[in-house]
Amino acid sequence: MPLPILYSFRRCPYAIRARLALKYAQVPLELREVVLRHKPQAMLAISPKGTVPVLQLPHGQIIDESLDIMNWALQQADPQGWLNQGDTQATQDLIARNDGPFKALLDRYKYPERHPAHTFADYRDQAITLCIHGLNQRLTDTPFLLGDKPSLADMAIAPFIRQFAQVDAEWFANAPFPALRSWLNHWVESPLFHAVMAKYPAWQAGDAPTIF
Ligand SMILES: N[C@@H](CCC(=O)N[C@@H](CS)C(=O)NCC(=O)O)C(=O)O
Repeated sequence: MPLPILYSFRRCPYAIRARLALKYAQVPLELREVVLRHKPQAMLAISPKGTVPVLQLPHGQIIDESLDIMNWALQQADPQGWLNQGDTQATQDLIARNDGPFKALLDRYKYPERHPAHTFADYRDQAITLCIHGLNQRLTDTPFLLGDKPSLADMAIAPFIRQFAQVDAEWFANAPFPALRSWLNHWVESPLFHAVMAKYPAWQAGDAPTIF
């Protein structure tokens, strides 16, 4: 029985969230680690837009948006009810703010030299006002973003907050967002996160399959 194939890049937050959902749902698959500067032809042939993650299902369906991959995985299995926490609108709003304006500021905060209109600290302040402060407030009220249990929103957003924290780890360690920090630590130290961050060599056509 052929397995689904996931084209992935270890550090990409979109790929991380796709792998989190797929591992959580216990979907066995073949993982193909991609080097973004040398994307495999096999991947570009099925998804010419050239972003990871890309999931190729055995009967040929291609899912090449990370959120769609997460939702597909959760349709296969959702053992702890990630889809049952909070309402759909709140989930969509949180993820839309993360993927849109927050991600744009995160890129500027990470690479301020490419965006000289403002300073590193300005971009960070904007990200705090837009998103970080609100997430910390939610997590002060409840242990996860939408209540007492992890949800799709937690898993979709956490890889981006991890990147935000890593830009200036010393600053983040002392920043006035203790609830956000413990939520992130809880997640980064979890067996699920460790499982999806395993390292694999770059895939080349003809390689023996790497089972994820
Ligand atoms: N909307 C896409 C975005 C995926 C994305 O932008 N991935 C980045 C890596 S983190 C990528 O593949 N960029 C293409 C490149 O760098 O060539 C998704 O959610 O899957």
